Amino acid sequence: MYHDIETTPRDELEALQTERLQETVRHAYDSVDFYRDRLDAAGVSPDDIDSIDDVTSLPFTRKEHFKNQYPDGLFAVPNEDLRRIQASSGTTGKQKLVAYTESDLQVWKDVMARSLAAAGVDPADTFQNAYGYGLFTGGLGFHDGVEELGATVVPTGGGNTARQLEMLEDLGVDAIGCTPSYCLYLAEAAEERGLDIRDLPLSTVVIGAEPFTDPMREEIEAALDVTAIDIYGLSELIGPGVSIECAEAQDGMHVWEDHFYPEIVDPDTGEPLPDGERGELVLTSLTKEALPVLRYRTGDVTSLTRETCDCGRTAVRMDNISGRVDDLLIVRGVNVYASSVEEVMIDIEDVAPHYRIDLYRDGSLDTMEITVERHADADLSQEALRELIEDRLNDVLNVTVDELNVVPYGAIERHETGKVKRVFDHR
Ligand code: DLL
Repeated sequence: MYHDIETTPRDELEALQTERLQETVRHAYDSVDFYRDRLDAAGVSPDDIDSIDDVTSLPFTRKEHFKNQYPDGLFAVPNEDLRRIQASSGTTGKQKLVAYTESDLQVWKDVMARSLAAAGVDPADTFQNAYGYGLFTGGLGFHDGVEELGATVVPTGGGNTARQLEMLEDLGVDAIGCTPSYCLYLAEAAEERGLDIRDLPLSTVVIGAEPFTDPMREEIEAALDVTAIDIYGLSELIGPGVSIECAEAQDGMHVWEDHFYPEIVDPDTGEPLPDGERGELVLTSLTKEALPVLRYRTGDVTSLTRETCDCGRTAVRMDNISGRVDDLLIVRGVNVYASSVEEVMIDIEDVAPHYRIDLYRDGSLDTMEITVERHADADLSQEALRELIEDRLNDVLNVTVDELNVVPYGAIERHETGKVKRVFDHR
């Protein structure tokens, strides 16, 4: 284990959480007008927090609050104590700005180093960091974590695929961090260049920052001959490193509970849900100084389990993110998850794992258009392939696809970096 806290008995962990929640609520109340007003309105005083379970008495914090309080309304320390600003990768409207003190940066390094160690990265390893540098938390978050662990970081950042492949090959890189979509893109690009990426020493990829399905992970593991480890995080809480799977079990992401307290709530009512039930993940920071966050509604859908893990870590595990609360598409009254479309596509050999969904409104009627790519060496005829896709989609979706485009391999725009956007809702 990188850190003793990873195997601390749960009762000790909960005592620590109680103490830290008390400090966090006090700090938020004393230093941020927004929190003081919200806590007063909810009739909660910092002195009311007697145990970690009292977290449920606190009001929620939402994405809109970050936007309304832009740029620094949620910051809880004077400017001279700030060391860094980063931002969430949201593309519409104002970004959510986040801030760190010296101590926050140290916590981030520590949770990232722990995460990488849990993923099987060793201090003797070389780690290529293909997450974007800059305001996005992926690049610097991984960078600092690799160095903290004592491994060697190759800061390629996002994009420049030719250079990425060159570094992987020439340096004999052991592990890489990138989004799952970029991982597949790298595999394709290697194939185009006649490089068999499976022959390289690369053995671990640490994927995150966007949702992916299990079949997509299997595709990545097969295409690169690696273990693909799921890492989760969000800027509002710190960045990457809130939770990660362990290489031993690859069965749910251990939440670093000494710093981040997770709950699952019903997305409609906000009521807490028991372990094992899927709902919206809510997170409370327990040690953040510059930006304490109380009960943040992440919008990410998952479930929690406190069952012991084979690896010996005691921290609660969260299941892979199955989507976002607001990503559920309602087409002519029917619920459609983009992930179901992905599962269909991954299952059909003649189709590449790239697709897009476009939704339009025709008068008062929703229409759905799906575009998929045919593999260059596909066996089925264009017509047979189209029929197969249509059949499979109809089985899974409960709603007919109005237009299905089967386009040549490579025709859907690739994202060299950052997160892929698959759903375009024009309604
Ligand atoms: O994406 C932090 C990160 C960087 C995580 C690199 C992992 C690796 P944001 O830009 O603030 O931060 O976006 C956070 O991305 O609320 C999720 O919706 C999504 N997300 C992050 N990790 C995962 C994951 C970074 N492993 C938002 N699976 C979150 C699914 C993820 N979705």
